[in-house]
Amino acid sequence: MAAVAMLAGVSSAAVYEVGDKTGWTIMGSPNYTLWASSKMFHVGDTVVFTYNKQFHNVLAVSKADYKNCDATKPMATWSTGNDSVVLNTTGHHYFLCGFTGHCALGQKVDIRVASSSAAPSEAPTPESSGGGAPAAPSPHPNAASKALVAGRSVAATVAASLLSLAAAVLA
Ligand SMILES: [Cu+2]
Repeated sequence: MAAVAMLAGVSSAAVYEVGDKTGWTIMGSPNYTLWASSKMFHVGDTVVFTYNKQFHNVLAVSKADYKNCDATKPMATWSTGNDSVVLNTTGHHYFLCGFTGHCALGQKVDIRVASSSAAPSEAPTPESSGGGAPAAPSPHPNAASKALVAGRSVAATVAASLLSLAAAVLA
């Protein structure tokens, strides 16, 4: 059951390319505020910044620095041209391009990660709907008992070889 829950968690994580096909640029004055508002970000999601690293980079900044386009004290910097950033916390994640003038031209994005309690898209797991017997039988009802039998025969074999070892030592 734990494995099922983990798989569900992984499958719910999404990857978003910032600006979609436009990428991270000032060409055409993309509206990253509009782009961000069209998504619903959750903890564990990844945003990918794709850009020409000769002309752009990605800085994670504070809210104040985001507002002021202040690139002088970033909390983190990416500059490979293809940077994946995992959104590990709820709340706002502020990014801007550190190249002169680019932020002022709109190359900045405020990505708000919803708190889990405000995430209606998270479907309840079967476990959370109450106890009781599983709704459906396991597709392999005999697998567990077969494994158990196999484990016992291995244990028996080990015990037998230990006994013969002991017998050999004592002889
Ligand atoms: Cu730039």
